[in-house]
Amino acid sequence: MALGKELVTYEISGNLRLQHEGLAVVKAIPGDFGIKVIAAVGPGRIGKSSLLNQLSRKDSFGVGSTTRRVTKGIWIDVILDYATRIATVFIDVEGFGDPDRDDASASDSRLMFIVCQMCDVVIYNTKGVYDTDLVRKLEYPFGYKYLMV
Ligand SMILES: Nc1nc2c(ncn2[C@@H]2O[C@H](COP(=O)(O)OP(=O)(O)OP(=O)(O)O)[C@@H](O)[C@H]2O)c(=O)[nH]1
Ligand SMILES: [Mg+2]
Repeated sequence: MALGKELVTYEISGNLRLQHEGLAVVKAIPGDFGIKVIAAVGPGRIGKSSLLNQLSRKDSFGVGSTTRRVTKGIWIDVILDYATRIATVFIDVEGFGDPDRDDASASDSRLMFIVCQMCDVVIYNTKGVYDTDLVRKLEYPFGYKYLMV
């Protein structure tokens, strides 16, 4: 079972709802810890949650083996390193281009805006030839704050 918690529900209407369980994960970080926030974004079913699980070294986020999209909205998990007193916050994000959304492009932009406000590092996870138009759009909010995988 995934150990991460839902931080933001992204309703099909476009409403965003903060979730207490996700906020509780943030509130549980000791006050004297430094915080680094890392997210994975990209198309659906590409391996974003798997990648974050590898980085956190635990089952932070749900992974599916079918074509059905798994991650909806924004999920969060935290690893506390007591030696360095650094909290690494992992943010898992709904994949771009969800066919259930009428306004997928605007929805993706909204999610990207939120993620780029929250994160120190954003991993754009994709495979094959990357979408140049999308990467150009990402440059606007991020500058060159994101990584390519
Ligand atoms: N071959 C291979 N399969 C992978 C890799 N990473 C993930 N997968 C598989 O790809 C499928 C989708 O992985 P997820 O991590 O759920 O992908 P996601 O991008 O989070 O998917 P959504 O949340 O639905 O958008 C799963 O069956 C994974 O086991 C990889 O590096 N190589
Ligand atoms: Mg996922």
